Amino acid sequence: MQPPASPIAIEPRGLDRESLKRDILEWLVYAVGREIHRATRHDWFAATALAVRDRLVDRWMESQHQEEATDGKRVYYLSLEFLIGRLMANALTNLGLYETCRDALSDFGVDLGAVLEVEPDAALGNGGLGRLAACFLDSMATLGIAGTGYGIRYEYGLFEQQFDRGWQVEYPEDWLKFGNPWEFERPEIAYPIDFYGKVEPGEPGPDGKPTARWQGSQRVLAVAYDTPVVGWGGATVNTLRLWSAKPVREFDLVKFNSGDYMKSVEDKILSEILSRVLYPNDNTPAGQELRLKQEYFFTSASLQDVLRRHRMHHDGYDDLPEKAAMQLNDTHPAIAVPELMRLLIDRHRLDWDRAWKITTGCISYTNHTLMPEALETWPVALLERVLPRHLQIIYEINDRFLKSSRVIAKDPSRLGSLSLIQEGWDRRVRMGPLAFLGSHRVNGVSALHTQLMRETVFRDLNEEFPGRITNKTNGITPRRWLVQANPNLAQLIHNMIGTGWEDDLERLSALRGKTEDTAFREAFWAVKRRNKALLAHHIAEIADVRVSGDALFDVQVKRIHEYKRQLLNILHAVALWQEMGDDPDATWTPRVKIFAGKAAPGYAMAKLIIKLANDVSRVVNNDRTIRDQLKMVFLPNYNVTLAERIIPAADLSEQISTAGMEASGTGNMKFALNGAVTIGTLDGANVEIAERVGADNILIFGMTAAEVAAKRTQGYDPSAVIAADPRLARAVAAIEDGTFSPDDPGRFRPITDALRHSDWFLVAADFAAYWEAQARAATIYRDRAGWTRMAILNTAQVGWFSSDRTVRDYAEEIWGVWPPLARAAE
Ligand code: B1H
Repeated sequence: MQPPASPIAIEPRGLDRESLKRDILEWLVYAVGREIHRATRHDWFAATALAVRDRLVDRWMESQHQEEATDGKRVYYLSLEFLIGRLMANALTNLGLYETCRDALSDFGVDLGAVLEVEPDAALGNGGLGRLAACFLDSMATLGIAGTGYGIRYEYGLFEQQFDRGWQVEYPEDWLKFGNPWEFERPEIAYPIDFYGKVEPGEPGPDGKPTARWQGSQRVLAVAYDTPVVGWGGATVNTLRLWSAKPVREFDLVKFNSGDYMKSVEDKILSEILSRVLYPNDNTPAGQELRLKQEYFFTSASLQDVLRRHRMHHDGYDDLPEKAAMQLNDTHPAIAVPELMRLLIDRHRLDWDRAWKITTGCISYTNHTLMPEALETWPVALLERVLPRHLQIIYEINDRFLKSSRVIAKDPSRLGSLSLIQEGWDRRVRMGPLAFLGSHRVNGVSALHTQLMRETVFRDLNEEFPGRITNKTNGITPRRWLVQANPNLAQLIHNMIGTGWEDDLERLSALRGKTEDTAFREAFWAVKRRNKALLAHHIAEIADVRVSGDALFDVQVKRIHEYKRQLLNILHAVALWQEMGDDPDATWTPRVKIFAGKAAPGYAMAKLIIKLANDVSRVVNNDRTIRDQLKMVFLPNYNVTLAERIIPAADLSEQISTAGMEASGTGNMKFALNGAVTIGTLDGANVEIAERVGADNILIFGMTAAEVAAKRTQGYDPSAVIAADPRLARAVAAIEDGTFSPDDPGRFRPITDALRHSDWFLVAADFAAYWEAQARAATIYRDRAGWTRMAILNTAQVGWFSSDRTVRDYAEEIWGVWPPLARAAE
């Protein structure tokens, strides 16, 4: 099928410096409305972004023509989070226009670097789960897979973190303040989304059975905003479609004319609240009604959009599974299961069995956490009120499943654990099992996590559906996390092994044989040293702490969560400071401990941990006796952009979660790729990183997942462990006696009490092993050649963790879209 010829031929935009210059200038004058000599950095950013966007659009249309011509299968990635960060450098890198753009701007006397700095982060996610979705978009476009991301266009992204005397305070993240040059509003692509109301009997269905008609009592409109997503080399441009909530009519004219002006304005405000703000929780559901409505809002809009697209080329829906793969990023879009059933049965009049076959044929689900408190459940009473028809369908799914279950037939006592309904005084729907039943594949995000899924939370379902659970170890995009974030290292790699590794990352293994090349080792060290100097400069500016680039940069950056054990790291800092104080003249390895990360605003313990880190930092940094051999800094407002600064400058990567609790981690991969050595537990993807880099090139310590489970069932007395370890005892005592909080000596009692009396995360149990691993790190670091060898072997051997590999595995084994047509033709 050829696209209809335009009446006026459109010439694609030129990719040379002069064309780019001309367009930037045109956009500056005619879109931004500014002359060169008055233009601010924001003006230059806007004009440049629009000129770059033009070049994306040319390829975007091309990708769309190709897809329409082939009518192939598409992937729809449903995610409540896309943690994208900035887009300009990414677009330029992937289009191969970075140098051209730098030169074009320099002709105007403008520094590209400075222009890049004014772009706000698109922080539409909390942490790893949201960043994974963003990496997958990059990889789908790079691999030529036709994939659409569906999510919410939050007006406010993840909050901005500042410190007030060491305490976290949150501010709104107004990322759209200066407009968003990358997106296209599509007012004509809009779907009604209903809530509340009642269910009435409908016409008999095709099978003669009664159907239902849901009459909602609140309706909002989901309006599409499209952002082009370009892959490496620019061959494929996919779409990120984010939904924004709007009133069905700007003003309800009936209410308006009947004199109820205020009510009509109120309705408008109420509907828009749905896409106002991202819930700032990581690994814990908020459980609010508004959150449920957000989940349904974007899921329903996305499914309606998929069905509409299908209808344009096909008569029925039975072949939908051959045309559409829908991946649920955690259970946040799990309402897709009953929603797709509802659309097919109530709206398109299919019978149950056909609808179920289509639903399970299309949907698959990724689980990201096993922690019981993090698994989503919704009160039956809430669902009944907000989505009454969906609750009926969930009951029906449950009934049919329980009746057909072979496991229950064998052992009726397992009915309770297999049911979608968690019984009790407050009955709840379990969203994980719902997503599981509605999917043809369910995956975990690392080998260990997937194994634990089979053995723990999904044990019964795994027995019922053997083979449905599969592993897809996470990955990261090397374009953002190496080419863009670490241009110095990327250049060095080019010098050594040429190009081609950017979209075939395992080629980095060619560096393996170069560890004995002294000049290369020195160059590798020099790159790290330069990145550290840049970060040191930033630290001085942001945190007013002076650190030396010659010290070991020991980094833990991630969300603050007890299971991630920032406390273990802080205790190490305290104990190290105490030992340095005892003997400042001994041979110490100078060290800078760098922390960053946000705490969920309602997570008191996490916020207290931040305060502790800041209080310890203040005392350590001002202690003249240890002569700057230990510095500690907590950088505020960790986000993708800050990660891009910190990770290339890290020597030591802290991945120290309680074994069995971190589903995968992806920061661990970013650090290793950038030549940091991991100090970590055998948790999540650390296990697989260790397998690839080898035991000599990683510092593994502490209990295994099995040992953790055993210790927890045996029962454990942390106070005895603390008492038996003088180093740990002294560090805890200092926190308790007000050494770091003289203004409020009891401040950290909630932390130390939990540590002494329950210590669920086994901080005390792992402390001695951690101390020993840290000592090894310090010793090895003093041998520059030895350390650099390890660092190189990390970079060289983690190519497998490219999200290109992850996405290719999903494409082959879950989505059925591999190879994509464009590749098959190659
Ligand atoms: C991960 C979450 C998460 N797991 C609930 N679960 C949320 C759960 O807003 N909520 O309600 C938000 C986030 N996030 C992370 O996913 C894991 O902890 C990491 O180990 C993993 O690497 C990442 C990507 O798979």
